Amino acid sequence: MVKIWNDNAESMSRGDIEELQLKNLQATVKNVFENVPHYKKKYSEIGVYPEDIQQLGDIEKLPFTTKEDLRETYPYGMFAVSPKEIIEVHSSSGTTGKPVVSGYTRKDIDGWAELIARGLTMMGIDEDDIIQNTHGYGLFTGGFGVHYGAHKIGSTVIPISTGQTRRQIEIMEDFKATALIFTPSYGLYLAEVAKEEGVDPKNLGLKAIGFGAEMWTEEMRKKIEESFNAPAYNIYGLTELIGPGVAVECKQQQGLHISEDFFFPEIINSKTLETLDEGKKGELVLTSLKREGMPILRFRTKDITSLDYEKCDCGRTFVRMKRITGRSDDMLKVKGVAIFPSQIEKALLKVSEVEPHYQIIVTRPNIMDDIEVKVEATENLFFDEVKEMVNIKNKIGNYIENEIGIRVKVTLVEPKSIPRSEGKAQRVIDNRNLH
Ligand code: DLL
Repeated sequence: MVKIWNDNAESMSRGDIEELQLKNLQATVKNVFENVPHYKKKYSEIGVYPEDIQQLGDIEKLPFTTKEDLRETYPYGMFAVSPKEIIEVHSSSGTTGKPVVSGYTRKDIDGWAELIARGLTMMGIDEDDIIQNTHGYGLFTGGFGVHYGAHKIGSTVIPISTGQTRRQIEIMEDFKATALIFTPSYGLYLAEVAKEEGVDPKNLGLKAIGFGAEMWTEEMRKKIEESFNAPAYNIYGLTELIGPGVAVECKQQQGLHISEDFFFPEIINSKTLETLDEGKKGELVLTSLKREGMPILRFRTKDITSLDYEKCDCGRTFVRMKRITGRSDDMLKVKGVAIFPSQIEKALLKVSEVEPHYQIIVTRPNIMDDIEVKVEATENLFFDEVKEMVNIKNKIGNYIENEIGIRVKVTLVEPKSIPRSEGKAQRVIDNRNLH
């Protein structure tokens, strides 16, 4: 018997799902129209009103919401409740340069726990398990999201957070963790360090692994599963919508079930913005249907995937999305941190000794991501002393770290050596082969 956390919700008929979605969509549109001036303005400008939503398809009358809307209203302008009702806030990557804030009421936190509880149950994790949660606890949603869900199902959670990799292995062994949560790149690193420490991760006795927050390939999953001798399940989510738990993979490993009572998914062509049919690959657009603190309508995730409404063998009726295979913008996730080239550019523009000609090169030499920023030195600097060059490189490194939150390798290159382009400059060279 497949255990389903919330059978009433997760096995609803398509008709019931759609009925519930329409009811919650109408309530959400009314709510934002009345309580979020930014939405009211956007909707009034194009003449759309809550009463225009009579059927689910009417959602297409609503304009999209983008990260720009969130930036414009930073920090609290998208909240639909008074600050008093917000009990927690999170931010996309915990860095200074990316001001996207998400606010949660108590009901939102309960809902988030419910989403993760469903997900952990999909992976076969229950109250008998000990979950080692390596996601960062902080502004990043990964740590706390998983934590709340682990509590909800009554499992034991080890809130170890990211880092202290050698200690992670020791704790895993000593505390007898049976489930592990990580980003795929950190998971592979953990396995490598375990081997260095003389511990074969195959013998850790893990039952299941949950992983997400960045792109990965089936080869990577295979490697993770082989390394730890445990099945690994995909967890998807994003700060703007709630965090991890928007969609999670069940034991079938054939895509992630989107909790459709919480979210309404659409796939669009990111150029024409047309809605695409089932099975077509495009950009995922998500609408929150239950969010109180920060309801989001038609949010362009920029993540590329497709939807499958075929009934899953696990018995759940919620639609499945395929693994994310790309982005429609230039956002990069490096070591789990979301980075935009514009943040690097902003940092470089503060340094007078370099030209704003740069390239960001991302590689995965072994298993961890490496990021290198190549930037052109000015003619003067290039013929200057080595010591001066080292100082400038450090200065650039500091500015970039301040902007994106992680340290990158900085390489100064000769003036005019970075290829010029007449169209869109190729700023990012991603050699990780993640597609
Ligand atoms: O990464 C939430 C999360 C935490 C998901 C822990 C899973 C586990 P953000 O930092 O806001 O939130 O980044 C969201 O990360 O738009 C995708 O581009 C990417 N992403 C998240 N999960 C996956 C996944 C968290 N399973 C952005 N596969 C999203 C591929 C993912 N990409």
